[in-house]
Amino acid sequence: MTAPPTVPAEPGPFPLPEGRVALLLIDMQRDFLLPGGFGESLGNDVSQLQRVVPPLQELLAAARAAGLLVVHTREGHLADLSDCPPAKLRRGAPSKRIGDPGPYGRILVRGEFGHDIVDELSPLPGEAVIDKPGKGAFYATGLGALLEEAGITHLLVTGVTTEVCVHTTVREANDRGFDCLVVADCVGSYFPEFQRVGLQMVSAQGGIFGWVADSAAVLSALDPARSPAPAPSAV
Ligand code: TIU
Repeated sequence: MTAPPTVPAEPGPFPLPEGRVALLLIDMQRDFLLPGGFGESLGNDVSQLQRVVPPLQELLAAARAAGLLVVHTREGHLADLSDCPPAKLRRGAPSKRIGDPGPYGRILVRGEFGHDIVDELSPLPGEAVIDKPGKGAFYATGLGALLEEAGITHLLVTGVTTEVCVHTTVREANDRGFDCLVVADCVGSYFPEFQRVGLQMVSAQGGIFGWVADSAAVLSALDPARSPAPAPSAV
C-alpha cells in the first residue's frame, strides 16, 4: 500500500488518506460577508472576511477535482425562530437582531437571500449543505452521521469566522475523533488579532485541536503535479 499524500503543516505533516478526507466550508454566507448583513449589524468590518473567497474558490475547485466529499454549512434559524435560544437572540447590542428585516431579507433566517452562500462558492447540485442553529456544525445537525456514513476521518476546515464557528466546529470535531486541518488563508475573522491567535490556538501544544497550513500546501498535496508548496509560515 502506498502512503497517502501529506500536507506540510504545523505542528507536523497532515495525511490525506484516500476516500477519508472531506472539505468543510463553514458559513460562507452573505449575512456574514456582505455589507448590511448580520456580521455588519454586530459592528464588524466585513471586508476582513472577503479576502477568504479567492483562495477558497481555488481550494474548492481542487477538492472537487480530487473527488473529496464537500460539505457546506449555513448558520441560521427557522422563520418562527423556534430553534433560536432566547439567549442567542438577546445577545449583544446589534443594530439588527436575528429575524429582523435587512437588505437581504430577514437576518440569519433560512430561505432568505442573506442566509445563503455567496455566489462564488455556491454548492453544486448533490453537495451536502448542513443548516445549523448554533456556532458548531455538529450541534443539532446531521453532520456527524453524514461524515461517519461516508467513512470520513480527516477534515479540511475552511470558512468564517475563525474564532467563532470555525473554532467551535473544530473543537466539536476533535472530541468526535476527527483529525482537522484548518486552512489558514481560507478561514477569516473580523479581527486580525483573533485570526492570528485563533490559528495558533489550534496547532499549539503539539496540535491540541488540529493542524494548520496554507492553501498552497494543501493544493500541492491534492495535486502532486503542482510545484512544491513553500514551507509552512509561522502562525
Ligand atoms: N460573529 C461571528 O464572528 N460569527 C458568527 O456569528 N458566526 C460564525 O462564525 N459563522
